Amino acid sequence: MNSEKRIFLVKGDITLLEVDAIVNAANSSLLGDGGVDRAIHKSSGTELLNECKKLNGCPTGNAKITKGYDLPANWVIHTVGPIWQGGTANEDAMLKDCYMNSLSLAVENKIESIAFPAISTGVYNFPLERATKIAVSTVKFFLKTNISIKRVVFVCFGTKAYETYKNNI
Ligand code: AR6
Repeated sequence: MNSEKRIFLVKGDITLLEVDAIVNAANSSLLGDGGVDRAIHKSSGTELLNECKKLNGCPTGNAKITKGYDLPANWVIHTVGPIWQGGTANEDAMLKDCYMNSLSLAVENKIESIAFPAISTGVYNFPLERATKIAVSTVKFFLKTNISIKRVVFVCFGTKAYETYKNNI
C-alpha cells in the first residue's frame, strides 16, 4: 500500500488510542514529567515507571521501548525530542532522528500500528509548523521503504495542531 494511505490524523488524547504502540515525548531521564509524558505514565501505571527506571535514560533523538501496562496500547516507545534553541543547534536533525528511531524500533518489535504526539512542540517549544513538516516528511520517507507498518497515526492535542497537520499531510 502506498505510504500516504497508511497515515492518519486524529484529534485527542494519545493514551486512549488502540494501537500496537504509542510514542512518548519524554525527557532524557525517562522518568516522566509533564505534558504527554505525564498523561502516559498516569494511564499506564507505576509498572511503567519501574521499567523506565531500568533503562538508564535516553539521549536526545534516540528511542527506547517498554510495555504499555494499563494502556490500551501494548507498547510505549519513549523518544527524547530536542529542546528548541532557535534552530541552530541541530534541532531539525534530532527531531527527524526521533521519528526514524521510533519507527525502526517499531519494526524490530513487529509493531504494525503506531501513534505519535507532536514531539517537542509543547514544553520543548519547537515551532509547530516546522516540527509538523519534519514529522510528516520523515514518516512518509520511512514508509516508502517499509511494508510492515500498516498504520501511523498523528495525534493532535487541540485544534491548532490538528489544523497544522491537516495542512501539511
Ligand atoms: N495526547 C496527545 N498529545 C498530547 C497530550 C496527550 N494526552 N498531552 C500533551 N500533548 P509535551 P515536549 C501534546 O510538552 O514538547 C515533558 O515534561 C502537546 O500539546 O508533552 O516534547 C517531558 O517529560 C504537544 O503538542 O512534550 C519532557 O520533559 C505535544 O504533545 C518535555 O515535556 C508535546 O508536548 C518534553 O517536551
